[in-house]
Amino acid sequence: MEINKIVLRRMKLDLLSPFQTSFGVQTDREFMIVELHGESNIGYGECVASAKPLYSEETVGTVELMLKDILIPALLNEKAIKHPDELSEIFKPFRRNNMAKSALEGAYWDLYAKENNVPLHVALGGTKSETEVGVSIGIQDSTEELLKVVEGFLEEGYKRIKLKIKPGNDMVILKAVREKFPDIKMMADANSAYTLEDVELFKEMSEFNLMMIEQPLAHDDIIDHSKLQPEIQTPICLDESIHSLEDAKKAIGLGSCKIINIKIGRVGGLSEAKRIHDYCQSQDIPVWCGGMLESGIGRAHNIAISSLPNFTLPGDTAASSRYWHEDIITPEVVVEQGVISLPTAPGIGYDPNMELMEKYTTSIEEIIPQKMTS
Ligand code: OSB
Ligand code: MG
Repeated sequence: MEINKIVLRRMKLDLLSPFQTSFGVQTDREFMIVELHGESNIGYGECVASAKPLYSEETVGTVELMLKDILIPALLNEKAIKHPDELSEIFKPFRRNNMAKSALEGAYWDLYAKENNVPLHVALGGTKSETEVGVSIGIQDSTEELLKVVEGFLEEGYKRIKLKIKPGNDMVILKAVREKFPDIKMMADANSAYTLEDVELFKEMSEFNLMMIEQPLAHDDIIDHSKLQPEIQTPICLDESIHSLEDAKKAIGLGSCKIINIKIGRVGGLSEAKRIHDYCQSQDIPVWCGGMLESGIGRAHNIAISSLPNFTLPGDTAASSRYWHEDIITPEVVVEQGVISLPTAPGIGYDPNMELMEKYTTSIEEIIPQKMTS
């Protein structure tokens, strides 16, 4: 595929309400959009790294550097790419920096699907026409407030409720939500805030009949999780600890989890996300698509990967209106009765709203590839 221009946009959107996790409070989202301009289409990718390295080690700044110095030159240096799966091989010698790799690879996948005139989910081998979604709810100021927020999302039809917990803000809120809503699908996400010393707490949590507990222990651990899982009834789902197919194989092999949250950015792109999906399917490990408070562009990529058959549990890709005053795509992502319909247009299937893209762009850089003359 011909690439005539690459555009890197730094962007910033204000969140409708603050999002609090065990690692901090977020009131806005800084991120990067990568545009790959081809012969007659533009491919879009979103980088999910945040302003600060709190969830992972990458930031919007490190990603910009990686893209400009390493990944874009490596891509432009490759002459005969036939399929987007090859990008992960081209990037493989460069360690980690998965969110940077994923942003460029995602834009390439979108461009590839558009130039072949198929929806991205079809290009990825997706089999669904719709995907079920839940909602991830941040830590609230009070339990009363939390109950109100949960009720609102249930009324909107979300298929499961995920509650962020942290030490000192766990059993009480889980109990309150479970008592008020005895039958809902419910889970907790600790974002790495606990240690093996908390095993009794996790044993007690089984009374709340949680679908799963997400990433209870350290962000870089699979050993302690393998010790915790046999001690507790609640299935463990790993998020932060899984960066690759190899990580997934080791975690499953050790018995560190029974479910995996796949985030495209965390694993370095759509091709690796698909490989993890395929392996988990072969091992009877269900997966679901996590979220990183994406704008509509990242959201569209999440929706596309969620169309693969082993994404059997509701994901975190909620409606645009759950996060933003206005999203940067047309149409916005809508959730009806807890379900998103897969778009039918080529590529990611949502058009960037260029007026809003410009409005929320804080800086922009264009890279024009050197044309080879020989
Ligand atoms: O742990 O899944 C997480 C948001 C930012 C960073 C990490 C996580 C999250 C979420 C929100 O849970 C998911 C979303 O609604 O996009
Ligand atoms: Mg998580």
